Amino acid sequence: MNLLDSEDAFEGMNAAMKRGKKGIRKFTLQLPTTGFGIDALHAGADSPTTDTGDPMFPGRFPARRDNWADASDDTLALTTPGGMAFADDAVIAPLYLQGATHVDALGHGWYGDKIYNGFDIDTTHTPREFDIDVDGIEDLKQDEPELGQISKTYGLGEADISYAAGTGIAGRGVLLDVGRYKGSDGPDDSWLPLDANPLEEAEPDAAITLDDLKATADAQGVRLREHDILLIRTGAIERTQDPNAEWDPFGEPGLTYSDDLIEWVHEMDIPYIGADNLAVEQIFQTVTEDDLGEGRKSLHGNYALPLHGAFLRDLGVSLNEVLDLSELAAQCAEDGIYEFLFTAAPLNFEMGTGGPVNPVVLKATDGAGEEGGSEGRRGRGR
Ligand code: UVW
Repeated sequence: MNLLDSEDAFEGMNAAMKRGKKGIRKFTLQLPTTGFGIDALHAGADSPTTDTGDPMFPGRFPARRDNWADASDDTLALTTPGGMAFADDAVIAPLYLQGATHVDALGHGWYGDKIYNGFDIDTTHTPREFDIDVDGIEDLKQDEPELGQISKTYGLGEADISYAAGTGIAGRGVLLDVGRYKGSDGPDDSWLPLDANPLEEAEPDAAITLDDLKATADAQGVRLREHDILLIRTGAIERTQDPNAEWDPFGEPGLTYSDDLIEWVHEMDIPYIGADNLAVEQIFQTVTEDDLGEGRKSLHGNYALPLHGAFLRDLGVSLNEVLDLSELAAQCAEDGIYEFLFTAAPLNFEMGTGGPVNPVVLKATDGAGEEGGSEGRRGRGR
């Protein structure tokens, strides 16, 4: 992200301006946090699911918020002289920083005994002591966490999300709508298929390769440049919002590992990759000898989330997961303009492994929706 300088911000603004004579539309890319979970998240539930809700990796749960002040009788104390009154609320179930539309901190994933920038893995367990205790869950890592008094927590002592939060992100974004390019499911055949059993019977169309990224860019008529922010659409998150669609947190389509992909991202100095799925990449992958360069063939085998190791730990490429790309993609498909100004800043949780984020895109249009903004996806009951 250090590579994103004023020239890159200009590239993004230029992408929005130069073709935007007929109009600019704003798009926000965060999926709302509704508090509704998906059955497959909970132990014992069948998967794939046909329920809808906040899509999350199993083990994480949807954050719920509740009012502690509003217009009900018992909170009238908040009304003030002159008549102003306030509604106020708090998150009352854990807000998993990785459990919403979020940016991963570079220290979030690693292999071996070092995290990003050569910091020791022990830095991921850095304690922080507080002078004042608060009520909360004493140790989230316990099987059955208990309520208690919190005086100490642990977090990333290095490579936490505060770097990305403090810096902010702005540059030329490019949507690569791989779903529309090679999808076979969902509206307009624009969703990639699920892969229920990726290690046994891989579904090739669920795997996104470097060739797929390049072919999608070619088909869209957009040239990829150094320092581009890449947004990859698979259709996976749209499944979680459609009660008639199947979704499987372990079987989502996504990027798949190859040395060629890593070298290309490195050569292009790609700083940031986002996608409309849980993990940008497929969760389980078989890396074959063909995926590996000379001298590395013996590394073939089955892996979970290998691109997290390559991108976060080795290259320092930030990942933005659980994006809602549906409206942006529909507009791009309509006007054929796939480049734009992308801006985002994750919430600044010191020591956090990630930060919820609501990226904003400013995109030129060829007229359609020129004055409008993103309708945004609203939570249930709206
Ligand atoms: C997954 O949810 C698997 O990815 P991340 O931990 O990066 O959010």
